[in-house]
Amino acid sequence: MNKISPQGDANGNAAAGSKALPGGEGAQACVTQTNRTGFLCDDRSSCIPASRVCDGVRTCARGEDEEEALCRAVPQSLPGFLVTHCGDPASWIYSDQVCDGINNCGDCSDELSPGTTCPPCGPGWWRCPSTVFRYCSCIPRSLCRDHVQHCSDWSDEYSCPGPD
Ligand SMILES: [Ca+2]
Ligand SMILES: [Ca+2]
Repeated sequence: MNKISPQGDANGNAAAGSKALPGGEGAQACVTQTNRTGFLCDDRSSCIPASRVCDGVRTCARGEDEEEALCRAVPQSLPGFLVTHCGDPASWIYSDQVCDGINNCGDCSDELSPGTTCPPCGPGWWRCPSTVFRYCSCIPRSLCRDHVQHCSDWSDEYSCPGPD
């Protein structure tokens, strides 16, 4: 659990002081320490990553992230700020899974344009066209120089300096 910096939601409503977002059952938008979309627990100080809501584990101290009202018809029962739709509108991911390097949508629309514009690969990642379904245009550097091809141009084995 991370400390929060309270933020407004996508509609520009301030989180601080307001008890409920539209359709939100008291839920609040917040931003985690790693700058990802989060869910503000009832203690109003714990900001948990969006993908910890309705994952079957009580992440907030009092378990409000697993309440039945929130989780009974995911994603419709979730507040909109927790949900991002993929290139295929029938598919969705939690908002903290956008630009995290992992191919959550299955078609990389959460990691690549035109679906999403992500910043360059972060530290710990190597940029290349991935051959592995799990990644899109960045692979973890831990996969560099491991004698297994992970980039279609083989740059993980020949150009990448190695893990970190
Ligand atoms: Ca949880
Ligand atoms: Ca992702």
